[in-house]
Amino acid sequence: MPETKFASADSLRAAFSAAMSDMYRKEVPAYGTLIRLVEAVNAETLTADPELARRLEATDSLDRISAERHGAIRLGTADELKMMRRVFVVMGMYPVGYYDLSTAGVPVHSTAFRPVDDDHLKRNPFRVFTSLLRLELIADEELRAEAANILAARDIFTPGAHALVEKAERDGGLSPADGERFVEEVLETFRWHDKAVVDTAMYDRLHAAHRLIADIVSFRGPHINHLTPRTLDIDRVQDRMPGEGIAPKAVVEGPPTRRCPILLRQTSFKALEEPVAFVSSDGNWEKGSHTARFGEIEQRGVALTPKGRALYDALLTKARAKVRPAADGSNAGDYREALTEAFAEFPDDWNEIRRAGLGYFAYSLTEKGQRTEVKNGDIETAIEAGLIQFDPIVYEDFLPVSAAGIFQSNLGDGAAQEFVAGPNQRMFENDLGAAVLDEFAHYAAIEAASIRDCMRAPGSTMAAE
Ligand code: OOG
Ligand code: NI
Repeated sequence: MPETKFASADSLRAAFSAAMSDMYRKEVPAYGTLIRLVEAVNAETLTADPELARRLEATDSLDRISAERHGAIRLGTADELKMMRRVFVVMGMYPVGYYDLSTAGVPVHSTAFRPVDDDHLKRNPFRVFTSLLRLELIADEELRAEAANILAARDIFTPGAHALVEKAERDGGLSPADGERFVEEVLETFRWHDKAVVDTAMYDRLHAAHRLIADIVSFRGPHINHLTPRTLDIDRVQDRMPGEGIAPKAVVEGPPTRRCPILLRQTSFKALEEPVAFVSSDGNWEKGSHTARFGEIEQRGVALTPKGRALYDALLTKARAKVRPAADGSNAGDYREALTEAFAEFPDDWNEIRRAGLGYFAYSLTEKGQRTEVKNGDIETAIEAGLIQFDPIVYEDFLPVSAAGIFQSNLGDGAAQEFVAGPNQRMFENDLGAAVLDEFAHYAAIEAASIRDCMRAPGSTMAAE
């Protein structure tokens, strides 16, 4: 029999993301409500701004503008993380960035599995923010050992998922039919289980150590805890959530509203309390509840250089020192004001951001630039002469302070806790079985390649800066 052509990693990722979306809408009806709100606001925004609609039509796929951009899971062991990496590779998703959440009171460290190159991101941008529990941060040694035992007893992947990952690795891909099965099998890992693997007493002990530990250890698998569509107007969706009967978290994470968006802004509706059942010694299930799942939205801006990021971090710290956002939203207005005030220092003009070396940009020849021979000019002269144009490179990664804010607001108010351990990227990469890609180096390389392309253009004799 002739060998079937392999399904592309992009098509598997697209199928997986669509299957996750369907499953999550069924599992969490409030998420369906959020999606409908996002679609309505995106449609209104495009109607009100035909220029934006035209630009998006040229660069993005307008019909998928409100589709999910990311989801998140929390894993319990190094083995789970290693296997998850192999699963994601089949779908063209690679670990990018290292995020230490321990300093923000969350006992995990994380990466994001995502398509890396622009053409793959364009075909389907879905990524999964993946956290690994740091059991070593549990102070109670006995509880730590018990939690490790519970985790060691589970396999979060189906036998079919194991077999198909091995097949993909062996053959270098999966046939379309195997690809379909692969998506179905992998979906099982992300499914919600309303029956815990622990009894109420154990759940309570884990919960008392940290709510996140209870979420990770108590169940058969790492249920997807949120999905995140893209919105064109995050402030408007935030304002309209209550009217749709969903409770937004207190504040939008990230930079304030600006003319030139930077990095990433995110908000979510608060995690829901859901009925679950705990193991009981008499063989019956004991009724209880668990709070973990929510829905999120995101809006992205330009990727910042290390210099830009340092300025961003400093201004955010300044704003938060002035007003620390309360979980109940009581000082949300003050926080917004403090943020806007602090960020007045961050240039809000693309060319200023670029000239100050704060953001990454992709350079290309204008129409005139393609026709003209430029002799020994530098980039700045060529830009001034209208021969070269520049576009912001979109930030495709995450922000630790924002992520911690998302975690915290979905863990309840009392969850903040101090951990002494700092970042440990080496341990994370060891557990992952691979190095994570450095996101700054990646954006810098995209920028550098765009400059090289301008230089290589026929007729161009420009010198690099
Ligand atoms: C992940 C929270 C982080 C984001 O968008 O920053 C995140 C989690 O709650 O597991 O998804
Ligand atoms: Ni998220």
